[in-house]
Amino acid sequence: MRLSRYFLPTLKETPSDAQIVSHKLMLRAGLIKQEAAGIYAWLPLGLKVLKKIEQIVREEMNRAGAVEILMPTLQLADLWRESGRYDDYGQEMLRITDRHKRDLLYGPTAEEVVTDIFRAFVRSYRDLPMNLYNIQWKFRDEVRPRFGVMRGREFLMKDAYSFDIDEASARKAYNRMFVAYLNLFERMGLKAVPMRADTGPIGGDLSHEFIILADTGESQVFCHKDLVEMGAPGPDVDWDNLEGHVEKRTALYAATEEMHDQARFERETSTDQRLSARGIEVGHIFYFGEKYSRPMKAMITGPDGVERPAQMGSYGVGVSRLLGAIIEASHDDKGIIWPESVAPFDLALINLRPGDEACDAACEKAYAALQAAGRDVLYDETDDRPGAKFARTELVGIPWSMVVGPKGLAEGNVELRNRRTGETSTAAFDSVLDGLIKG
Ligand code: 5CA
Repeated sequence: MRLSRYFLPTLKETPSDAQIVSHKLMLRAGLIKQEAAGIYAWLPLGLKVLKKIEQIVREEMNRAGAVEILMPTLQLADLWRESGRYDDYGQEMLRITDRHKRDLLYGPTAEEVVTDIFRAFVRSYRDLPMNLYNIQWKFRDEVRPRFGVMRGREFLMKDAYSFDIDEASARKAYNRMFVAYLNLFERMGLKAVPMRADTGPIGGDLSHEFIILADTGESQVFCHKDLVEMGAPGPDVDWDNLEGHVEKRTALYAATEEMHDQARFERETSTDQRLSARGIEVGHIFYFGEKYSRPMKAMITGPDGVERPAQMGSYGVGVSRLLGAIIEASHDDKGIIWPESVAPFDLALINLRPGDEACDAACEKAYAALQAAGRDVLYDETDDRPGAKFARTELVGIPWSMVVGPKGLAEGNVELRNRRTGETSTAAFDSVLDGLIKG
């Protein structure tokens, strides 16, 4: 992408209404624009990162055996009357009436809709286990939308729903999501800690939140220090036997404020193992059995010929919130430092002297070669001063920069800059290009 033809509206000043660093940087780097309280338009750079995060989530869901669907954002109130949640959900639900005076709502979650889909087609244990997910916009009329995409009113969620014949099988489904979550957050450069959590309006009695530690987090959390350093199991696990991976983590104390038991915390961890910190909830998984399938009559016939309600769980990831969480975890005073897996561009190509024949020719050659190799390049061929170009590239957090200037080029050299380490090195044009092509 040539920067002069792109839409990258970066801001010089930090907007005064932004309180936390990720919100400030998302506005300054031109990722989002607020349209109403808690409602954002996604600008090109923000959209690219959102799509990359979405894709990682999708790949890890597929790997864990879940199947993607797409449910509508608008839902019939009658479905929620069937489950009994319509009146309970309260003011967070945006209720809408259509021209036929039918009650609709903008979905804050989709247990009812997915149960309705399931009961329309599935009757037999032979079709189970099943896990259906979608990545779709949700709306919750939060009392206090704040911190940008962290607590929005409209936000993008991955929500998965598992259906099983009995509790043992449903536990396996829960464990598959538990491990998939550890893997997908790790791919985004995040250390997510699973913690026992309150189930709130979703229901059930087994639930874990996945928490990123950050001072600006909204939740107070308490856990054993070892959990923070524990790596994810990775993709090469036996997906039908994950108890070991789950037990290894759930055996150590970890709880959010609502579930915290100080006496137990002190009993189960020594003083130097105790961590009490702020955290951001990036995912939340639930097992709630028959809570929806029983009232909505999503019945399954077992091998014994007996009908019973499907055993269900649901599993959410805050896809749009993750942009904020990743920035909170990875930035410096110059701007965002994107992990390569979610970066909006693989690298920036910076022409320090557009109009100079040698610089232009070298940049065009590099640009074409990098694109041919499948690298996503932001080519800065604007007339801005070098300082402004560097500052912008650092602000938007592109992992690598290839810097082409007349002085270096006279000796056949260009500069390579790494955003995370700040390291710069000067080397021959061809060798830098080769290295970037190979990735
Ligand atoms: N039905 C279940 C799981 S699919 C559910 O709705 N769970 S949830 O309420 O915990 O939401 C799932 C995830 O969405 C949360 O972990 C959080 O990361 C994200 N999320 C929830 N509310 C918001 C919000 N207002 N803004 C941004 N992200 C949110």
